[in-house]
Amino acid sequence: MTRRITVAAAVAALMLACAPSIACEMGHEETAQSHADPATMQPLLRTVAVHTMAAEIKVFQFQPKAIEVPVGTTITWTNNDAIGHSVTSGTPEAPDGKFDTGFFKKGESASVTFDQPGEYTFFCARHKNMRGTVKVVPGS
Ligand SMILES: [Cu+2]
Repeated sequence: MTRRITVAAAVAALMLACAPSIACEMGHEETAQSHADPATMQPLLRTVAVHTMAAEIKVFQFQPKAIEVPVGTTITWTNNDAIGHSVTSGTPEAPDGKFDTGFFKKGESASVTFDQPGEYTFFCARHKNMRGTVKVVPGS
């Protein structure tokens, strides 16, 4: 089961599911889209960058703890613990409400798309010592 959450209003039209079995692997795909050129009615090809990253939760740790990705990346966390965890934005002391996957169980995954550059902190709403950061940088 996969839950998707998009940070910011603009939703990427194209999102690819990543392989949850591979931890911490960066994905990058160029997807061809065809459009008709209104002047000539000839088909145009345009490439759109789609970034994905697989991360995991294991032994009450986000792995990796510190993530840096280009803007537009969808990060998918897979829970490999027997207990449910969440990926919730902010800190336990100051949740900021930017995203919250809710709790997901062993073998399940949850995704968050980062459409705005910035530094995001996150934690597990059930285990206050589980924390991590995502740095979203301008990219292609
Ligand atoms: Cu947890």
